[in-house]
Amino acid sequence: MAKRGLFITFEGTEGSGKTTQAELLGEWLAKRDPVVVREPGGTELGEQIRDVLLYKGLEIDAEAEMYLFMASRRQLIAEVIAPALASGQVVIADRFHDSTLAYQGGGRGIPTTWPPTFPRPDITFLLEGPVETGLSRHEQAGKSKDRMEQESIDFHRKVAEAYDKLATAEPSRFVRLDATGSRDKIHLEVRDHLKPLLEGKD
Ligand code: T5A
Repeated sequence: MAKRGLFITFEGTEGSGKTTQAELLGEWLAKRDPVVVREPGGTELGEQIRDVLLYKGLEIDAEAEMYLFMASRRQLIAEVIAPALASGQVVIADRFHDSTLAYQGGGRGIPTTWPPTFPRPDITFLLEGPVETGLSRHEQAGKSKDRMEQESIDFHRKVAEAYDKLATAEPSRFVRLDATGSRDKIHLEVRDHLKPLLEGKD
């Protein structure tokens, strides 16, 4: 049986720089042909669910919202993540199940668990910084607010607190990074943390 690949996830509140870092990492690891995925989305079903979830005109029950995020994730696992890991590839995910634990669990107060069929990441980079900074980055970039981003600042603070608790509970998996640093500084820290893990995959 082929050895399992490496599963890397990026987490954090809005505009903390996850997509930027996932892309920089994908470029750095290009020779290994990594699989880079984003959530919600990444499959045909997932992209349709993403449209539903982020569309401002819909009122969605909080628990129904959680199951929609998880349905999108399960499809992504089945179609993309599990086969890639089974064939020994590096998978880089821009959000994974910790997002549900933080947003639907922490932000909305819904009871959440980690389904046994969802793989655990080998390493999770948590981009931490003031939630206001991330939200204002979006404003500066001229991005219009989607259904989640238009939530109150208190909601986003609860999400940040939930991430903090998750990272404290699993220090061997989470790496906390200062999201207010420059893109390059954060990327170099990501590389430093990954080098020992990647050596074992050569
Ligand atoms: N959600 C998602 C849930 O509620 N439950 C779940 O289970 C899941 C999976 C997804 C929404 O759904 C929620 C969370 C979200 O609200 P999305 O559009 O994918 O929606 O939102 P995000 O994942 O939050 O992505 P964002 O685009 O909002 O933020 P990122 O990816 O953290 O930030 P990024 O890299 O796009 O950067 C934002 C801006 O900042 C700049 C970038 O150039 C960009 O303009 N930037 C920096 N500026 C200064 N210094 C740096 N270090 C910078 N890094 C990036």
